[in-house]
Amino acid sequence: MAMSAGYIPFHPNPSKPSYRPPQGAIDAHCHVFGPEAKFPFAPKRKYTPCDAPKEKLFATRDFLGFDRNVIVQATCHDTDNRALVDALIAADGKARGVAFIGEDVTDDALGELDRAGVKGVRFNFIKRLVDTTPKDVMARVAARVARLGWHIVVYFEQADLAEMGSFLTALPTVLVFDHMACPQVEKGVGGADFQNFLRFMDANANCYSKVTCPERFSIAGPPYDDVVPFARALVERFPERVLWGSDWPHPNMKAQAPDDGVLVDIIPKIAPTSALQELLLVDNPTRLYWASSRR
Ligand code: 0GY
Repeated sequence: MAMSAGYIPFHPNPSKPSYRPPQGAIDAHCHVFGPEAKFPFAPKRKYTPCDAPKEKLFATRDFLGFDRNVIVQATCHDTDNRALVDALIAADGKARGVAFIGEDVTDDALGELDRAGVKGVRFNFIKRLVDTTPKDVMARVAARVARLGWHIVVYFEQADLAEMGSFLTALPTVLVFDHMACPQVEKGVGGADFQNFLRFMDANANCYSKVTCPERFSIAGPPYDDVVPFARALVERFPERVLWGSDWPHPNMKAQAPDDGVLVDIIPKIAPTSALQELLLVDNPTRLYWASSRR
């Protein structure tokens, strides 16, 4: 199956970052896509990406100076987590996963995901990517994965907080928000939606935010300095509840694929001290993804 029209493949030749992540650093948001010949994309997907196989992910991890990955199930594979599990097993302890499951998942299948290193389930609310899942279904899925000690990763936009906030905080797990809940850069750090998100994080100590994807929200373009204040505000206010990720292989970029080396060089701008970097890249993701590990 051909890539979707206009789909932009990942950068073919990223630059070597100047910034060197600390030992044990974790890229806590990336994906594997296919290869399609072995792990076909889901019939109900909303886009067809290029193959982004585990070998390329692991080579990119090493090139950028990271030790470990958290691989997040993307919507193009829907609830078929086989490519994810295959990558987790091949990573031999150096990767953990976030799966996407429906409520028809069996306890045996959940156990298999757990043994492979899955630590979370993703709830995606972005309308261009998925059809809506009813709240009662999500609540039942959350109750089942809570028993495994997993958490819930939420991909939505800050404006969705008003409608979803109380539902999400009633779930019995840690919550991890993808991509700072999609800040609107033109509104600035002082904008109402971002300030609401900060207050929500203040009020709910079981919430984490990924300070990821400046390339998705930037108006200025690389090196995405206009997104730095949002990420830095989160890192400084919640130093023990932030995660960093590359988002490789960057699905659905509109204009260009980001240079992964440029993305890594943003880290010292958003986490300016080595203590903050250690929390962001090592301590926080280790606590969520490796601490009570069986693999
Ligand atoms: C991301 C972002 C996107 C896609 C997906 O599940 C997905 O297909 O995550 C996106 O297009 O915003 O998290 O990498």
